[in-house]
Amino acid sequence: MNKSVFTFVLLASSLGMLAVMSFLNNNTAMAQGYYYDSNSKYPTYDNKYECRTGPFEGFLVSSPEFCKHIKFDDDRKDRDNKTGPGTGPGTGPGTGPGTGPGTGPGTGPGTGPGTDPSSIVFLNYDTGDLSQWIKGPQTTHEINNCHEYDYPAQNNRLEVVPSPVKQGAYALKVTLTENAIIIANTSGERAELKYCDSPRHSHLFTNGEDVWYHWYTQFSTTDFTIPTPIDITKNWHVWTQWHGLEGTTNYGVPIGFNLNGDMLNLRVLGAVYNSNQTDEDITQPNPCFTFEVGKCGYLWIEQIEKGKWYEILLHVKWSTSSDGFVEGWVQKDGGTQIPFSPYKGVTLNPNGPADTTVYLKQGLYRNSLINETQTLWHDGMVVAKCPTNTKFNPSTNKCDTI
Ligand SMILES: [Ca+2]
Repeated sequence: MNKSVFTFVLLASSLGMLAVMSFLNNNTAMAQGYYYDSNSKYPTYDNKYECRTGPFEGFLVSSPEFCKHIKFDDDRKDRDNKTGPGTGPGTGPGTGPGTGPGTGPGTGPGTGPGTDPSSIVFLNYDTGDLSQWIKGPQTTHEINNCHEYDYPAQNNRLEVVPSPVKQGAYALKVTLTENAIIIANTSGERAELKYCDSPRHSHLFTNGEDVWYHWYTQFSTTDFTIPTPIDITKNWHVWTQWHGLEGTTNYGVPIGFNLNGDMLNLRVLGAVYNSNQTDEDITQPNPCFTFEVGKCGYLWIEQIEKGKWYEILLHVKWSTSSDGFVEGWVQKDGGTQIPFSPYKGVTLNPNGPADTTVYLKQGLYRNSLINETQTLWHDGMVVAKCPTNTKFNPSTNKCDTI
C-alpha cells in the first residue's frame, strides 16, 4: 500500500471511517548556444529572473538561497486545465474491513493532489486568450514571468487568432518584426510564452517524469522571411524549447526545436554531455558541431517548408541519468510521419542539484542579428502524463492502452 494511502487509512481509521557539420561563430555561440548572444549567458540571466520573481522580487537576485522558493512550484503540477484521476491522499470513504481505531485498511478513491499518473493539460488557446499558459493577473510588458514579449510596441507579438487554426477555434500567432527588440535582461529577440502554474511561476518538469507533448506549428508563407544569405551558423531561431531552470551549470536548453538558416531541427543537449564534455564546455562553442541527425544531439533536421502545419509528438523521460529518453515524430499536413532519431540518456542536467528542472516555452526566439519580419503559428499544445502500459494518443487526446 502506498504510503500516503496508508497514512490516510490510519487517519481515516482512527476517525472511525473504515474504509519527468560544424558551425561555430566567434561571437554567437550558436552550436550549443543558440541560446546565448555574444555578450551574455542566457541561462544565467534566465535563472536570475526566475529567481527574482515572487514575493522578494528585486532582492538577493543572485543568491542561490533565494532561488529555493522556486521548488515549491513542484508542488503545483496538478493544477489547472488538467484531467485525469488523482491518486494522492484520498478523502473518500474507505471500504475495507477494520478492526477498530487505527488498524483497518481502506480502499477509498483519492480526490486530493499527489502523484497523479494520468493527466492531460490543454494549452491549445481555445479559451480565446493566453489564460491556459498565463495564470492570473500579470503586468503587461512585464517580462520573465509567463510571457516574454514587447506588447506595447507590437514588434515582439503574441496574439490569439481565429485563423489560421489547426485545432479547435483559436491558435497562437507569433510575430517578430524587423524592429523586434531585445527585451531587457534577456538575450536575442523573442516573443514566447511559458507554461505557468501560477501567476509568476513556470510549471516545472522534474527528474523522473515521463511526459508526452503534442502540438502543431506553421511558418507563414508570406510573412516568415529566411534571412539571406542563408547561414546556419548565425541565423538561429528557437521555436519551442524546454529550458533548464537551474542556471549555475549552464546547461541551458536540454531540448529545443530550432531553425538554423533554413533547416528545422530538434536537438537534445544531453548528447553533448554524453560526449564527455564538462559543464564549462557547454558555455563555449566548441564541443560538438556535426549538423547531422544522430550526432551531437540532433534527432531531426529538415529544410523548412512554409505554409504547412507541422504536427509534432514528443515523448520525453526527464532524467539526470541514463534512463532518460526522447522519441516521437513529425508530420506535415497529414503526410508521411517521420520518426525522430531515438535518443537515450540524460535529459536533465546530470551534474546539478537534485532539483534540476525544465520549463516549457513556445513562441519564437532568434538571433538579434536577424532583421526580418517573421510570423508563425502554434496550436493545440497538449501536455500529457500517461499511466504505465499506456501511451498518449493524439487522435483521441487520451492515454490509450498499448
Ligand atoms: Ca487551438
